[in-house]
Amino acid sequence: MRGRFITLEGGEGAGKTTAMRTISEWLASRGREAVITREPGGTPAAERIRDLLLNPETGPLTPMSELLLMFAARQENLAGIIRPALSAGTDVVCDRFTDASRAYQGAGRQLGAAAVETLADLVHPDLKPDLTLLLDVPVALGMERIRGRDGGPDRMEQNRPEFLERVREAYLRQAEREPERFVVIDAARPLPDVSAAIENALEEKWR
Ligand code: Z5A
Repeated sequence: MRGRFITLEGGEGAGKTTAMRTISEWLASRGREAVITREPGGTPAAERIRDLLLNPETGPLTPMSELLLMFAARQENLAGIIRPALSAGTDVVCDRFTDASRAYQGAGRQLGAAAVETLADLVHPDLKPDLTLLLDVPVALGMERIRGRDGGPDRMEQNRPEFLERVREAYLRQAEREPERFVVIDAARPLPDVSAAIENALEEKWR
């Protein structure tokens, strides 16, 4: 039987770092083996694409190049990590996946849904997450949380609030379209409450 495919999504400063730990610990406490990965990234080649995408030295990219690079990294992650693990019956927890392309490139960069869905159909026509946890946080609060982080903003974090509002709205609309796959978590609450909500969502899905 294939493993469970769990993805985590949300805007900047939503608390994905703690959430990834909460999910891993919950799976481990149920004796399930899990592989952790992230997007863009995961394999050595995909991590190099990540660096290209996030390093401010890259400078501006056309939105379409950005989208294609996200999917190039995704293809590597799928081939190198996600598909082999799921086939072996191992769970996969992925920090962002195609919903991020829908939100950031489709809505944020205003490329539209068609381009993203075309690439999704090409790269993973047969696969979608079993559960997507969307950590939802107001843009201003998320930005406040990541302000002053070491190293300054990466290339994607240099986006303006209007862009981030479009990203947030797109995530919420996607969650409305697929209520059986998404659970929206109010990530404006204190971290222990967010972790408890994540554990509840996992219990509900696989009680
Ligand atoms: N991207 C894309 O455009 N298209 C795609 O297809 C994909 C990705 C896959 C890299 O993602 C970037 O790529 C991302 C989307 C884009 N763009 N940006 N920006 P990433 O996931 O690696 O980077 P990120 O979203 O910037 O992660 P982040 O800023 O690290 O967010 P986070 O993981 O949610 O933040 P955190 O480190 O967990 O928390 C930030 C701080 O807030 C930290 O000090 C926490 O202690 C604090 N925090 C978090 N939650 C709370 C609560 N509840 N209370 C109080 N304090 C909190």
